[in-house]
Amino acid sequence: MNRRATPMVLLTGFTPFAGEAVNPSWQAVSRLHGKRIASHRIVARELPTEFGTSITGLRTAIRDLKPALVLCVGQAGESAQLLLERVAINLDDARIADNAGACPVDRPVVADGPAAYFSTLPIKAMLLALREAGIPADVSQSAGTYVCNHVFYGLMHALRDRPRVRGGFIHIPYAPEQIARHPGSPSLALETVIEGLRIAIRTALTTHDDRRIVAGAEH
Ligand code: PCA
Repeated sequence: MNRRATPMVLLTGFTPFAGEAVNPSWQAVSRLHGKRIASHRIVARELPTEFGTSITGLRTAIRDLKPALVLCVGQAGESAQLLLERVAINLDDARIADNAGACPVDRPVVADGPAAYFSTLPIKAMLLALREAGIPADVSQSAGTYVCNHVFYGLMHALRDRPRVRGGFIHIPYAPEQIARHPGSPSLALETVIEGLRIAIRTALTTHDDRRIVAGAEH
């Protein structure tokens, strides 16, 4: 019998970093592990908050799972909303050491790689769906220069020869339990983040051509 395997979505989160006890990205994506969204099975993987090994782990997961879509998720403390990242740049410039003690400054993610890659997810359609559901979200024009941008760039570089596999990155706010260390910072309840990721993934899987709505920025 020639039964087709259920297509898969690879969803990644990160280990805690910068002295945090948790990383809400892994808290959220691990809760979606094994769930079905738009006839796809979600497989969640935790990546180390480390330059280098994070991309190695991601590439291994892509090779083993052959996902139809890859969504990487990371924490962006100080953000009040889900940030749909538009562009990954070929630059590592760490402000703090990663979990392995590495602190690269002004180095390319991939030597001789292009300056940048765009997300291949329909971020405007995802934005619209999130806002319609009352979940705070925006498009972001930069994923920074730390491990999240590193992984986002590594993802898009890995997918450059697989045009049928879509990939992208979402940053999420702190979890409420982290705010004791960051008084006054915004946070988002885990359930809201999980629902937002579910909507984002469903929209990405069911939208072929992205919407054309205004979500630009002056800076
Ligand atoms: N956020 C960091 C790295 C890991 C994470 O969750 C970042 O934004 O680069």
